[in-house]
Amino acid sequence: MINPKDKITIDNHEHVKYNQDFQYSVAEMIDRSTSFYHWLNKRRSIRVFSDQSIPKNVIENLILSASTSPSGAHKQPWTFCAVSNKELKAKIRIAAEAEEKKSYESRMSERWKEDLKSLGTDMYKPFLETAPWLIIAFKKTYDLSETNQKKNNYYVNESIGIACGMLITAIHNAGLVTLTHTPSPMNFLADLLNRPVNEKAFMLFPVGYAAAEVYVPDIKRKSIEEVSDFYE
Ligand code: IYR
Repeated sequence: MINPKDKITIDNHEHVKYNQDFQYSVAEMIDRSTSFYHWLNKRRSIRVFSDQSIPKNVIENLILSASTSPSGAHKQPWTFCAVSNKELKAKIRIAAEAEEKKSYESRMSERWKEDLKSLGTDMYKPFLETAPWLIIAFKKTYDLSETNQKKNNYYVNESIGIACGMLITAIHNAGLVTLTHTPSPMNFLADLLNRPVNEKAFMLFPVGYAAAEVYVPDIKRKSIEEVSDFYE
């Protein structure tokens, strides 16, 4: 319950008092940030999934977590579509592989394909059927008013990009794995899922457990010196 004294009005809009009830001592902060980094650093993009089912309620929590993301003018310009239906997943796989075939055979440059070789990715996407869930993030470049007027949203790519990052972190936190899959162009997803005209597919995430035996490329992450510059 919010105490009425903890509310103020600014420009006719109500604001409630913010209570940061999760501050830590410096020692705890160091400890928490270190262990969070080590835990997050265990995340890997996984391309081979187990078909073990995951409760719908977990997927709802993952989407709610992603949807806590900040967004331009708090427009929350996204819809996360979650697919477990087998026939629909099969249709998505067929359409994605058709686009990927064209990409790998003619749209992608030789340098790009060379860059991907070490990651072991190709035009075949069996995970689109094996993973128990596919979450597809759709961005809303504009909202539609009741009278069907376009109302442009703000910083849409930034907003949904952050939300997708938070989704990936939530998936990792649940002990599950994912992959940022970007079949291009992605228009077939809006068609197959019957999305409204103002929604464009942004990224697709297969979600589930990793298959019992999976190998991932032996990549190294850049060091703090390589990814940062400090100005003290
Ligand atoms: N869009 C394809 C190809 C691909 C592109 C990049 I950049 C990758 O890092 C990995 C794959 C796909 O989603 O598989």
